Amino acid sequence: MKIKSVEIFRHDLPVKNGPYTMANAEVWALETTLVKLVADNGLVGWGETCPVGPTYAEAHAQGAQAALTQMAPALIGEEVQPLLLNRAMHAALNGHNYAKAAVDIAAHDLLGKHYGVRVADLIGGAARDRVPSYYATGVGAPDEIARIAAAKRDEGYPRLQIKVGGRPVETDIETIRKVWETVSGSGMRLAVDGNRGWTTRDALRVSRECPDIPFVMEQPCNRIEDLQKIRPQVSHAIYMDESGVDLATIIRAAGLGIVDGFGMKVTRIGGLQQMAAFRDMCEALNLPHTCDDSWGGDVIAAACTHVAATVKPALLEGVWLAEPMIETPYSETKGVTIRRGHIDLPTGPGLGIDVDEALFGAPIATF
Ligand code: 0XW
Ligand code: MG
Repeated sequence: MKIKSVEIFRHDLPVKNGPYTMANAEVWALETTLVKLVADNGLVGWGETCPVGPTYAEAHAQGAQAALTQMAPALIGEEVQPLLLNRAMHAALNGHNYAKAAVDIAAHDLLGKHYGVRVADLIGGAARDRVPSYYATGVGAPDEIARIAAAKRDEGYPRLQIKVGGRPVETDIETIRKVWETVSGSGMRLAVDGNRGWTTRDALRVSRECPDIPFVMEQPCNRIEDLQKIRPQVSHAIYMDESGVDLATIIRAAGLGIVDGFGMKVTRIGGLQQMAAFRDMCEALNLPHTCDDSWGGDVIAAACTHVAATVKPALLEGVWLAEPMIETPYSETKGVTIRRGHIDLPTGPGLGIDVDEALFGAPIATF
């Protein structure tokens, strides 16, 4: 099965009840980029990539579209084999993993449809058919975040991620404490995500002033060197998110022993092929991690859920989906939704979702 054509679409995803606020970003609407691969046997595969604005990571929507336009001609006539396609993309363009991921996801969707199996079964096999999600608050007032924590606990979420940073650290500490007072004893696990926004001074202070609260500290500061610096001084586990830009960096961080786990994004690492390698590395080192993305619609949601289903259950921290903050699914039928804090693995072949491409209008480029 070879690639016959590549189409690139853009689509707006307004943030429901926006904005969504993080230490380094405030977003009201996201521009997502979709890739449609058509094979020579007529099968179609869908991929997607959706940076959460231009300041969260070294990624932005126009960057994805430019990178895909650059690489697409090199894909025509290639075998639909993710590993080989990844090599062809690296040969056509240096870097830009988050754009390559959209092609990689579409290739997995196509292959699954071709063989009549779910993507999860292509990348190792589903350990379960329902995976835990986690809820991520925005940066907000302590009482409001504690109110959200109570609501999400009652809804059945097993884990909460509290966003902090970009304001006085005293307010972050007050927020963490109020949330803990609310959920303590419920079994809900906590992550405190600085999204690169704290200084090492702030991170050290938070850990020192909250020794009794069992949260993991997710990407508190900007650089790997910052994490390395605070690592011996904090009593909380440190997870790397934004700094884990590729497999080589992740292997280095794990080898240096500066992280206890990862917040991991399917598109940041370059797609499902790379994500499966990351999963195996984490299992070998007994490191917990999430399987999610920075934003995106049903295609991203399905990709995250498929890989999450293959993760050793004890190591899966959860799957975050933008779905609760998105108005419209990509079809009337098979969307990916969170119910009682968990997500059902789509059942059909490939990603197992329907995509109504009329929603996206005409492609911005066709090859
Ligand atoms: C909670 N997320 C998965 C969604 C937002 O894009 C940020 C991200 C994170 O963990 O940094
Ligand atoms: Mg994070």
